[in-house]
Amino acid sequence: MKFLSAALILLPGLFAQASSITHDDIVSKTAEGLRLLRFEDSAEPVWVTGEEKLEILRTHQHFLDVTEVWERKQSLPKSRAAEVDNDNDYPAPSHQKEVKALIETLSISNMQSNLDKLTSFNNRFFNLSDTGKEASQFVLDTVSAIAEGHENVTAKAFQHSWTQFSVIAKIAGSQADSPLTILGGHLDSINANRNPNLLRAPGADDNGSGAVNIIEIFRALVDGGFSPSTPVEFHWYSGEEPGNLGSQDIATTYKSDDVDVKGYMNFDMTAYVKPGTEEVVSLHTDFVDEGLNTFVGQLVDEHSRLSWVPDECGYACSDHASWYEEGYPTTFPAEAPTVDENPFIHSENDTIDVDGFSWEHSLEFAKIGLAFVYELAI
Ligand SMILES: *[C@@H]1O[C@H](CO)[C@@H](O)[C@H](O)[C@H]1NC(C)=O
Ligand SMILES: *[C@@H]1O[C@H](CO)[C@@H](O)[C@H](O)[C@H]1NC(C)=O
Ligand SMILES: *[C@@H]1O[C@H](CO)[C@@H](O)[C@H](O)[C@H]1NC(C)=O
Ligand SMILES: CC(=O)N[C@H]1CO[C@H](CO)[C@@H](O)[C@@H]1O
Ligand SMILES: [Zn+2]
Repeated sequence: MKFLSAALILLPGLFAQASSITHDDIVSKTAEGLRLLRFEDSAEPVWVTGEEKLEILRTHQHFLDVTEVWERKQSLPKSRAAEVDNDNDYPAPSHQKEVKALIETLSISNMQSNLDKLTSFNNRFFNLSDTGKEASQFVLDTVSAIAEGHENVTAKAFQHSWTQFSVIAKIAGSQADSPLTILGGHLDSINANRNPNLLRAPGADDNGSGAVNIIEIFRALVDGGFSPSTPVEFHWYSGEEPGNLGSQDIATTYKSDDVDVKGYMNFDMTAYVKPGTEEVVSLHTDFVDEGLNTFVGQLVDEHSRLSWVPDECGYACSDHASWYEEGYPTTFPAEAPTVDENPFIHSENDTIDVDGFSWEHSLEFAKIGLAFVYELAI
């Protein structure tokens, strides 16, 4: 998760650059270590140095780093979310009994032990960090072990041009070519000071919490014999913190392969409740599908002890933005309204030991995610 910025502090004139970016630009500027960042919905992206990018990260501005995907994006038929319907129709939830039975099998201790492992890596930084890659391998090994022996259940790495890979697990439906349901969140972490590939970044809440929710939902569905008619994928992304690198690589690949998506649910930080505030599910209303949000609101009412409140987190605050940009329907339930989010993220202090970290709170998101997958894909 990236904080909502109060204001853009970009160098003057940066947005004035209006010309289209050529293949030669991309080759020569990346060779100089520059990165191409987009700061606003449909705005022309701008070149910044690696140092400037780190400074932008430290000041908590939102952006998509489109360096690797820019040329692919230009070739996509309809990559502008604004041109598509963002209020799709979804049927009301109707499998409450089956969903409740599976929810009973969700285990906090499974999530706890997976998070202990994820936070034990010095960091899970996406590039030039051995432990970043080892963390991806841990997720891949864990979900591969869950998949083993189950027909039509698979797990694989999605390699990128940087060190850390993303992980995709799949339960193929009986109608393999029908639209996908996706539950995704990032597995990387960051300590946004100089040399983030070396610094300690436990990333317990951001986003160890969402990552272990998704592992546990996958486990509960597979062990529960879930056999959907339409396919489901579970995604753990590399490189969210440096500008949604992994999720953009995957979303633009799916778009160019004509993959249809029924609904994408994002998990990024699910375990923190600011002491003294009311415990709620914060349902983001910007850069999402309204119809999908209505559906998720019904799932919260049905399956969670918490109520939901609408909130906004701004452009590119997490991986759902990558799917939204390609015109896919998205939804993003989060741990708290943006103002009450975990203040310890992106540092060595994002651990389960902080006052406000709550497994009981995080479990509510595992329930909602499980219900989302079951009802959409069955
Ligand atoms: C990863 O690091 C290498 C080596 O410094 C660099 O060339 C590359 O651009 C980095 N990748 C990203 C996506 O930042
Ligand atoms: C696996 O997929 C095939 C082909 O769609 C289907 O016929 C079969 O029933 C599935 N098996 C399970 C265990 O779901
Ligand atoms: C982390 O916690 C330590 C000890 O409380 C504190 O000195 C340090 O400033 C904190 N770092 C950040 C980035 O919040
Ligand atoms: C979840 C979590 O943060 N667990 C632990 C990971 O390891 C560090 C360093 O030993 C501990 O401080 C964390 O509490
Ligand atoms: Zn995050």
